[in-house]
Amino acid sequence: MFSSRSSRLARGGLVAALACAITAGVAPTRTYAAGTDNLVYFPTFAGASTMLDRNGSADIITSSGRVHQRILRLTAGGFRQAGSAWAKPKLNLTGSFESQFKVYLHHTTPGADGIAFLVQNDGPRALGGWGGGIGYRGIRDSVAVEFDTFQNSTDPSSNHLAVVLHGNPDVHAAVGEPSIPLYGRPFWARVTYDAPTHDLRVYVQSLRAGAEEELALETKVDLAAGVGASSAWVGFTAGTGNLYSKQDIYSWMVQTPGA
Ligand SMILES: [Ca+2]
Repeated sequence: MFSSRSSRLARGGLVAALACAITAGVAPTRTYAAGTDNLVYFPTFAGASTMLDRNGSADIITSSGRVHQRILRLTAGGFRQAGSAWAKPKLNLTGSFESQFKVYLHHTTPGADGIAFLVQNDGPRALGGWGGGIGYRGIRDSVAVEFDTFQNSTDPSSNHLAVVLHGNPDVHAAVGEPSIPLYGRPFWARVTYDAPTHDLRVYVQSLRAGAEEELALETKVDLAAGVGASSAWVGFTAGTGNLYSKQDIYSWMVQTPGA
């Protein structure tokens, strides 16, 4: 009895700490000066519903617990879910850009399967397979940056990033293993793309006080060639399988250098 009560108290403390962490005003690093062009600017997802196409399990909801804000919930903690969300304006892939997003993957432990940041030319209804497909398997004209929390047979670990071409998560074009946990703790991610050199970088940063941004993956990939077009829809996918989780985006921005 006592231990169950204290573990409840401990959990309550953890939830409160996470609530503070998620709302803490940790400004993400940005490459371009303030005032450059924001293709996507969702500090929260309040008012975002008309600017975001959502498919499958993805929805904009009000988060529960101590933090009440509008978030993008890609999977809702059910079995075998797949969800996707795409910004209405297309992203020019012949130019450079960067995107920052605040992620919280949580619920039961262990959870599965992860989320992906995608550029794709299949359209605003694009949605791929559940489970290890992370909601993008089968989206052929795409380049994915996956944040994978479940080790399938072709995966290096249950805590890795990968760049994946043509919607085939069984083949990784590049892999990174961050030092921070992708599951159970919120984090910032930043994807930068330098169009002239095709340099793609993925950074992650814990929301803990004093945490520093970490370069977790760097590779060369021609995004326009990968999707077969000079512009693409940009957004997220996620999946669950026989293990499941709630997979939430709290903030999302996409910036281009501007004129
Ligand atoms: Ca996986």
